[in-house]
Amino acid sequence: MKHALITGVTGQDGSYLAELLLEQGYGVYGIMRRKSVVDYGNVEHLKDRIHFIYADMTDIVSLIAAMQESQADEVYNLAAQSFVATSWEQPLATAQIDALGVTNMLEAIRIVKPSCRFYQASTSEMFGLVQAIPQDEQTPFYPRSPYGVAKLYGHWITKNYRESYNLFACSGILFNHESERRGLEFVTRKITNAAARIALGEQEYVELGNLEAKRDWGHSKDYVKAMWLMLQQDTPDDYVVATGETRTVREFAECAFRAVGIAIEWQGEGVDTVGINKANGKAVVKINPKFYRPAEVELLLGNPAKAEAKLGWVREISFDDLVTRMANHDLELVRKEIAARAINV
Ligand code: NAP
Ligand code: G4F
Repeated sequence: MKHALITGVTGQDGSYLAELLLEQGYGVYGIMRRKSVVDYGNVEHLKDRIHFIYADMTDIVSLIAAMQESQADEVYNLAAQSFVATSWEQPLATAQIDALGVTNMLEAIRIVKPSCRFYQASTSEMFGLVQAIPQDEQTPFYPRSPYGVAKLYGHWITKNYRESYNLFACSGILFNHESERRGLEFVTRKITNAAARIALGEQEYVELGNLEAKRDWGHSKDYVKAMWLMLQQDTPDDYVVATGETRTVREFAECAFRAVGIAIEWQGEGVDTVGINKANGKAVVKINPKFYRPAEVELLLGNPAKAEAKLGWVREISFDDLVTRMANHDLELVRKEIAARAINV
């Protein structure tokens, strides 16, 4: 039985990857941070099937111990301070986890089990102020946030350990991927959750920032398959994983509201833009400049040709399906909240 160690197992991608690896028959080990209240996050449903190890990306001693205990054949480094906006508020913590944390993990592998294969969660955020459209493995990087800068370090140190020590180390440059398990602070889930609450009379409107930013959005379940495929190849390499389609935040909002039965029309411009519910004339989307970023990534559009050709990776979940799944999940969640409240009254 192969052993896999997942850092960030409690997160969105960690949970889908753990499901995939368990299906493949792996012994799955997951790194968890100690919290005051035990919280398995997105892997609550798998808690009896994963071997949890308490560790932290900023503590190399804990990562060496995790390698010794798991004797992992494959490490998937998904742990990160992953919210771009927070990286301006916590630039040093972001760098310690997302940049130096990668070196800690690579060193732990080199010391304990150098034959172990390594996946690094790189990101389209490294393209930032994009130098070419679409972006592929040859596109120069220009990060626009402390998060993007930290991830670029993680990307290069992975390549460097591959070249310096002959480690089987790969980076997946993944474009935005979402799901029913996405954190509520990210724009997609913020919108689907708010749309569900508005449709069920629990909220009046949602406040957003830059509606014109464009993203290449896929589903996490498809993207974790690409991570696994990268570590099954004969040679280590880096791959872009994306859909090849891009849409604005405005388009995502229209689609999400439509999915909960609300048709919106837009009025005004810039900070005065308002999304109106056509059925009753009420404002359901407003702009709050506090959600604007100090430096924005305006356009991301990936070219997944290499991953498709060399890994045989295919995306199965379309954009419309992604939005519908998220919206339906949030409608269900809000209905349950309402029902629970009714029982408690
Ligand atoms: P996520 O849901 O935010 O999960 C992040 C995980 O990292 C959580 O399990 C979190 O644990 C853990 N973590 C944070 N700081 C840690 C630390 N100091 N030590 C150990 N664990 C720590 O992120 P995701 O969307 O699944 O993304 C997975 C990875 O892919 C991240 O590295 C992200 O930067 C990268 N990425 C994501 C996307 C995307 O669109 N989703 C695109 C490209 C790259 P807690 O539960 O304790 O907070
Ligand atoms: O959903 P977001 O916060 O994701 P962002 O910044 O693209 O980062 C995500 O994708 C990266 C891959 O490219 C990952 F590496 C990273 O870990 C994360 O998963 O914001 C998307 C866009 C931005 O342009 C933002 O300015 O939506 C815009 N936006 C507009 N209003 C908003 C809001 N973003 C958030 N979070 N909240 C808003 O109200």
